[in-house]
Amino acid sequence: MNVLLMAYGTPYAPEEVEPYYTDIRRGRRPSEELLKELAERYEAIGKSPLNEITLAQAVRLQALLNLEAPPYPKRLLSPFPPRAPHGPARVYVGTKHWHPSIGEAVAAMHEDGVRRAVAIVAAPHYSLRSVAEYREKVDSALKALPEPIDFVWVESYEAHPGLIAAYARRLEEVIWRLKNPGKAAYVFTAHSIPLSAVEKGDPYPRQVEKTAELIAKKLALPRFHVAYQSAGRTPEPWLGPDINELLRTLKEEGYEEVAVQAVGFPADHLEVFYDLDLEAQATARELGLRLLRARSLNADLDYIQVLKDLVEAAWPR
Ligand code: FEC
Repeated sequence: MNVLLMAYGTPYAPEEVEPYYTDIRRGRRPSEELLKELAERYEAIGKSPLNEITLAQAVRLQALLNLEAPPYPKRLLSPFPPRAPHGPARVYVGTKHWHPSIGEAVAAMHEDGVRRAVAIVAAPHYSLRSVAEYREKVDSALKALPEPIDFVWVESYEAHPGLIAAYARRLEEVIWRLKNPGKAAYVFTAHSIPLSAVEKGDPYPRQVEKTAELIAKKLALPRFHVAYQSAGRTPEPWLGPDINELLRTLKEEGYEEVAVQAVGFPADHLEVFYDLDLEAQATARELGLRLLRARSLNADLDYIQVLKDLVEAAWPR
């Protein structure tokens, strides 16, 4: 079994911010002002852990997939765990905007003799501005190969029961810390996308709503809101409400505590540590709101089990 696990990617060092940003902008160099602003955001959080988390997800997914695959016996014959990373399942990492790039990953898979694989993006929701673009990158990498790799795609998994349970478990930890859970606001966030994509029928907002609704139902929340975060620095209109704007509305409506959960990304990174933990937290403080954020899924085993389920269900038999 072969898997291409994809995520956004982040620069490893400050000098890589410029080429990374240029890649996000499809080859257009950002202005000095935009570049400075992004460099300052990385500086403010110290470092984005996204590459390390993505690698940890891949290593653990590979280990889990190999645990039950032949030639390992179902019953352990020695006190040692199976040598999982060397089993028949192989998980490759490709990042959308940095290294290893999706093109580099696809080329490595081909070189290793892979001709069939499952392709999955770590973000749970499909968007024309996310999964569709990952797909374009895979397709363009395939064009450079002498023989094709047959990819089976997992395009979204917004309602997977394991995903909902994993998110609910972490939100529950926040609920324990609320002074008055019955009167708190519950806000689920995802990365914003340009409104032009929504107008083209992008299923993204519907899928984000679905995830939020299922978590709220599982925890019997009295109410919930969906907000978008991290809108790009471009002149076009982006999908809202923006989290900071929603916090102001919640204050006006009399809320005192807000539980926030980022459901659009499984991992911690710039958009979680800066946009939620620094920026939204500052907005909440200024408004006199108590804001608590649920921890991310990262490479925790309950989340990796979800990836394993998805990959196994997609693998052609
Ligand atoms: O930790 C890190 O360094 C990386 C954090 C990061 C993640 C992420 C996820 C998503 N994005 C999505 C859509 C867009 C669109 C544009 C855009 C621009 C940026 C910029 C940075 C950035 N994104 Fe991102 N995104 C992350 C980081 N994103 C940095 C450039 C500066 C800025 O505008 O803030 C606009 C691109 C354009 O100009 O054409 C659109 C979506 C996701 C969630 C799905 C996924 O993870 O792939 C959707 C993580």
